[in-house]
Amino acid sequence: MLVGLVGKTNVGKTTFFSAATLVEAERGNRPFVTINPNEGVAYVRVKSVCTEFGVKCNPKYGWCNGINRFVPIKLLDVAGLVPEAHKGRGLGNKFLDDLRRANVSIVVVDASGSTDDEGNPVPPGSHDPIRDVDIVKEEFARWISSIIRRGYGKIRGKILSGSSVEEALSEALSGLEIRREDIAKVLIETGLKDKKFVNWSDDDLLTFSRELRRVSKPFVIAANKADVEGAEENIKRMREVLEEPVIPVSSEAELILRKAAKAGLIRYEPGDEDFEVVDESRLSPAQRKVLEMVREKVLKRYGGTGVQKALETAVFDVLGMKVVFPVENENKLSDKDGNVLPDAVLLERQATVLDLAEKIHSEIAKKALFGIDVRTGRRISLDTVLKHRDVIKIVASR
Ligand SMILES: Nc1nc2c(ncn2[C@@H]2O[C@H](COP(=O)(O)OP(=O)(O)OP(=O)(O)O)[C@@H](O)[C@H]2O)c(=O)[nH]1
Ligand SMILES: [Mg+2]
Repeated sequence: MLVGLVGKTNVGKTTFFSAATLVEAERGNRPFVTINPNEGVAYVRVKSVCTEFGVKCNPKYGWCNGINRFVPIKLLDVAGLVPEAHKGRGLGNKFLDDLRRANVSIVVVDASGSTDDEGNPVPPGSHDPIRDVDIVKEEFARWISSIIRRGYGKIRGKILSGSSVEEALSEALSGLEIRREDIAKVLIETGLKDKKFVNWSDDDLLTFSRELRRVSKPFVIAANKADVEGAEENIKRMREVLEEPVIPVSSEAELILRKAAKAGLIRYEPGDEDFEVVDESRLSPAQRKVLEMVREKVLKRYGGTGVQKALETAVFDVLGMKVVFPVENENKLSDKDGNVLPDAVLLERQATVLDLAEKIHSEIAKKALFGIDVRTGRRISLDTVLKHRDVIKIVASR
């Protein structure tokens, strides 16, 4: 499960990344600080099941506080985009290749409007962040169309030798992990199914690429720098105009809170609506002031920093993923070594018992006979579609 962070340069992508992963990476108020991608582990929360069953879990990865289980996902931070990146401006858009494996992208924008098209600092409110979203959408589409263009000869050849357009395009775009059903759907939606591929105009190709991006590489908008005055107004407008979920975010605030929590100064976990000071006497006046500002300008205003909310909206709302807990011993809810609820597996919306078995081990999948829904104790067949927070034992032949 890979979530990408994409956006104009100097909007706070790396700050979001560091806040979510606690991986240190260079940040700065100037364009193109990041050149090579940063990859790290972030977490999404699931209401824990251990409390419901009256046990205490031992997660192999991530952690659990009895209320929420924190499930790991991969997060990727890439270089920034500027308008016309596809023509080579800025750092170009070649690094979008790094994002090809991402199932969903969080588009980070400067909701305070304090960076211009090129990422240079300007007074807050002087730039329209909706334009930043449009730029990312356009550059993404141009990137897809450039891949199709590069494969033009091959696509044509395949069609000439009898393949359908859908098949030929699907092969050309295989590196992008775009599903064939999505290509088929977009061909119909754009009316291009009935037009010969060799007769597609540049505009047709762009229309197709824009729509394919929309369907296969969905976005969540992180309206960052929400702590800056004037951001609220922009966020309201973005919510009215954009079709994607818009989440008010202050990456800077999340980074401050997570670092303070790591240093033992406050009690705070990602996604919390507030923090608690551990020991007032250990805070310097400057630290107290910063924390108070975070509370006033971010937590009270938005009910959280938004970093966690953006990640969870991407994984659960937009992709519709679910988390399932596989166990080997259905009485102890443990693996064979006695670790309680050791794994929390992220699965696609339509995933079945067999898909879960495959995620665990291909050998188990080969020998799987049926599943047991541990909550009800009932047998379920291998093709049963699982539900979010199911606890499942897979019964396999020896
Ligand atoms: N006020 C405020 N400033 C922020 C926030 N997030 C990031 N910044 C500032 O924005 C500037 C850019 O942050 P980066 O994280 O380096 O931005 P980036 O998008 O990774 O930029 P490039 O890698 O250069 O494209 C830094 O000065 C950050 O301190 C935020 O939530 N609030
Ligand atoms: Mg960066």
